Amino acid sequence: MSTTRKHKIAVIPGDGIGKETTPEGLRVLDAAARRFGFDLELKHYDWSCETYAATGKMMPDDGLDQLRESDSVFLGAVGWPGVPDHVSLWGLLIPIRRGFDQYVNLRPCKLLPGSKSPLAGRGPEDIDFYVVRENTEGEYSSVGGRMFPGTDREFVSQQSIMTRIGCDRIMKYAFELAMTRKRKKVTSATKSNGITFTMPYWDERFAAMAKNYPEVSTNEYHIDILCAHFVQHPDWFDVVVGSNLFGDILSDLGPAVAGSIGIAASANINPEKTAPSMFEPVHGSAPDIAGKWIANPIGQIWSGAMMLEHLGEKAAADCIVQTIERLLGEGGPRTRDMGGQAGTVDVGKAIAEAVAR
Ligand code: GGG
Repeated sequence: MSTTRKHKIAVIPGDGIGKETTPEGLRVLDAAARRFGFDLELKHYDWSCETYAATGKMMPDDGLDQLRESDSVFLGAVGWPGVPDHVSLWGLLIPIRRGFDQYVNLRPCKLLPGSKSPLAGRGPEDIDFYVVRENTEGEYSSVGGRMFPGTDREFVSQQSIMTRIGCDRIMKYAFELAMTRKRKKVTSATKSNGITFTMPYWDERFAAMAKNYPEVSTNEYHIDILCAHFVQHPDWFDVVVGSNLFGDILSDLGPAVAGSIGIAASANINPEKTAPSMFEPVHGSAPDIAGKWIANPIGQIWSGAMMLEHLGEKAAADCIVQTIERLLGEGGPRTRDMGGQAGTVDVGKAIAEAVAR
């Protein structure tokens, strides 16, 4: 009887550069599986904006049932010109996040060696924080509508929804994460001066949760000045908790300050493991560079490492992240966004070969 650990992975490359970065993520995962002695059973799904053009749906009606058979979902990017962005997002990514109660969107932000960060070489050098984004409610809401379309009485409205359960569970996750870290600090992103119901409620729940964690220091900023501090003082942050929209914005801004959005990884986590979690780079489908094979695969590869950690393969996950850091530090191949000339496949192959050693 075989005792090899096996993980079933649903792979959705999606659109644009997702089709180019996902194979590189898989290349590195395969190298890690061989080295660390586990099996990955892959099931490929071609759900994308092309599927929408052909069928009127981003994924089949039983899409979630199909994905539920896997332990994790490994996704590339979603969105392509010709399909409105809200249609592609709400047709694929958001139903998976919500259907599988992946209420944590965990997005690490780290200054990688040799990075072209505007801050590199002139400090602060210790950018190393997490954005913990609420992933199932908030500003990403389907409550609203359009009335009197095409008339001069036309109006649209959209409600932001915050629930006690939703706020408390994301804040608890952020505080628990901070407890595992040296600095033990949580920063809350708010805007309670301008948004007068949901954001004061967010602040209230943050203060209530903080009382359970006396060892964790806390502070909060309105999102506008928080964005400025991300640019000027990224070393101030350890764990930053934000609503769905604020967390999304901050987790693009953070990696941009650390050098490139192309390196940014993310995990959509169902912490209770009642359904699969999903791992995807922060970047989108980037139609402007799709087909040129110059996209940075590091965000995808790093997302693969987060997936392995979630699946209990911590040694393999650490190896991948350390290999990325080592290769960049040694001047290994890098894509244009990081100041190099290498292609997507060159970078993927270099990391996979180093992981395999
Ligand atoms: N890598 C996934 C992707 O395509 N993201 C694009 C995007 O716009 N995501 C919005 C979101 O994360 O809410």
